[in-house]
Amino acid sequence: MKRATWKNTILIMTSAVLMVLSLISLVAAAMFEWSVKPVTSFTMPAGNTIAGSDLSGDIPRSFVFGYEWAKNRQLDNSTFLTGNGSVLMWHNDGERGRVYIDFPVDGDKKLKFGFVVKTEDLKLAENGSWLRWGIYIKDGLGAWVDMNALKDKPEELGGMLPNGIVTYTPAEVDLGDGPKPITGTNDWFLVEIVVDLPKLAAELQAGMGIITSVRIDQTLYYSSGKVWVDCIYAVPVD
Ligand SMILES: [Ca+2]
Repeated sequence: MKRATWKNTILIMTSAVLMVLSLISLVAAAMFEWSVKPVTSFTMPAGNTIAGSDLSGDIPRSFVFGYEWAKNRQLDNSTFLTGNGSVLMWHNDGERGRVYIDFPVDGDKKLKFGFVVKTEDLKLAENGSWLRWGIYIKDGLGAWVDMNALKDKPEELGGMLPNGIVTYTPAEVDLGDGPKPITGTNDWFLVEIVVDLPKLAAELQAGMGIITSVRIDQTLYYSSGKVWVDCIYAVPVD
């Protein structure tokens, strides 16, 4: 082989290795990763830290409901993927709903959490909001952490959107037929989010250098329809 060809080969191989390395560091650096996929069954993961969240008993007191869902919600013992129930929430035209759960976390580890969702006759207002899931974090001083600084690092957010003290999932979700806002009737789908808590604490200069609790929130503004949620879990991962 000619000298020049060898040089080219080495150059190509070096750039290939560099590309792979930079891809690996991108993946490893992600502060948020999230995914959505349809499911027909689910098993609660071992080590789940949210008590009662398979809705096999009553709705746990840790579930806080707001707007119309404060009165329009019930344990549904006929529709569920685990235990013997789920929580059903509904509202009418132009109304809003919200539910959230606060829970303590091990800030030294990544946190994987998720839940399953099902909708019926969901109608969104034109140019309005979407069915979205938000994450809030509290630092070692018990303060909500402002996440706006993350707007400079979209490559580490997996498409999620920081907005003050909350980071939301985006409007468009791919349930298998292309990305679009969730509307109408959809059978169960699993939403899973992985948050790198130590990295986030360092990046956002969290008080005492640590994140101590997380709020997961589901919000639906000006719209109508029914939403079920089941199998809410949070598990520390290495
Ligand atoms: Ca259940």
